[in-house]
Amino acid sequence: MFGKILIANRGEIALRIQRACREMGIKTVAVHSTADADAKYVRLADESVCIGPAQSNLSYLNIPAIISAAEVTDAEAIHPGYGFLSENADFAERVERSGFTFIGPRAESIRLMGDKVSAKQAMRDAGVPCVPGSDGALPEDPQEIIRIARQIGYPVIIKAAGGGGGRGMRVVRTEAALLTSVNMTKEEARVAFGNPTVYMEKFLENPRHIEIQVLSDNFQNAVYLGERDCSMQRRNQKVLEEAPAFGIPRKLIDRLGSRCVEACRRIGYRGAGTFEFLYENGEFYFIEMNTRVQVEHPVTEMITGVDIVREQIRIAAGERLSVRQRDIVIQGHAIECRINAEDPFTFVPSPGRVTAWHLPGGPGIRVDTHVFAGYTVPPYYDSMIGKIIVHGDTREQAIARMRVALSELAVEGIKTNTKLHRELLADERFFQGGTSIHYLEEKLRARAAARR
Ligand code: MV4
Repeated sequence: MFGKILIANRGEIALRIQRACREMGIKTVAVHSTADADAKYVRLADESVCIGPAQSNLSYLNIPAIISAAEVTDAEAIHPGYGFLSENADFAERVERSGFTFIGPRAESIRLMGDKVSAKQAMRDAGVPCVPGSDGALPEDPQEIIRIARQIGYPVIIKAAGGGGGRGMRVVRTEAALLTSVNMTKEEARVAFGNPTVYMEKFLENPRHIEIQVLSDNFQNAVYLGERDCSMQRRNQKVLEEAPAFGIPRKLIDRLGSRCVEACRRIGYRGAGTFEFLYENGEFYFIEMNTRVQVEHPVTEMITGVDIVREQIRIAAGERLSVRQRDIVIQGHAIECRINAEDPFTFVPSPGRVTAWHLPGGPGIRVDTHVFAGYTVPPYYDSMIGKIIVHGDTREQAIARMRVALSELAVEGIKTNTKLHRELLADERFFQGGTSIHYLEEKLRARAAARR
């Protein structure tokens, strides 16, 4: 096992990774920008290195500074967390070439999944169900493009190979709009991703966003840890996640999970991964794979009892998975609410000094946060400042516990989205379960209209 790990991230996930390391007897190195110098997890780390100014480009995205920090502190491995450099194949490669272990998949797997055309190709070849579409990149010939769209049937969606997470996409509803839309998406993709390649899919009007968590070691062992429902989102930012997904037969999930596990073996995947699917009319359609630990990993940890970050570290150290598929039993229901420093109506970020910070507790409550009373939320980074995760025997119990937890949460000095979460937890359609990816935005539109 590693003796020392450098954590190349900040905020709650830096603390989450640090906790796993400490529990495993691994020393930690925190790297931080000048804006995060006073964070509590930085002081809790065995060592800390300032890697640059507040601006991410010069600190958390500064590859030479991070590798130098690993060198001077004699760390053996680097955990990238989520965001920042976590899905940067060049970073993974440079970490490994410098003699450190990257806690994540091989650079080759990150690259394969980073290109959404090659990712889909690989998954289709491995027997994972995909959205019907152009098999690969769209050709140049306009007549060919028109033919492909006719074959798929309108509406279609044009997506950039270099995109993902909702960036670089355009819905096309008529043949009249097709070629202009393709050309506009190509041009935007060329500018944004340096790659004009686009592909086409059938546009699904009202799907849910369901994802499968996998773990895969270096010995052809792979497991799936059930699914998460991440449909409750606004502008491609998840707001609330839950596991398991309401109303989807376990048999369907098990079949899909087995396909994902088989795909991991096929591509020689290593580490934690998430297969993202759209779910509509009882069918799953693969859209993307994430090659990092995700913000919402705790809901899976709560229903399976598996510590995903610990497994990431064990896998990277060359150990075997500590669980087999038959050991994994889905227990109860978990919900996560992301707490953001933002206005609950306008969603404008609200950085500043937290003057009061009272957290919920009690049975089945987990809070992942680096914030404390007196902490100042810097304005330079993502507005998420913590997550409340609850577990209950049933979805109803989890909802009841989340309602209580949210009623106990008290934050002063900055605005948070707590009020929005309280409204959601009181929402009849949410209570029923199974809402689509459009539900929250529709609800917010109705809410804004009612306030006017
Ligand atoms: C889609 C889709 C409908 N049909 N693909 C957005 C994020 C990116 N991961 C893929 N996305 C979508 N792809 C087809 N063929 C609708 C979305 C989508 C979405 C997906 C998941 C979660 C939230 C979303 C919000 C808007 C659109």
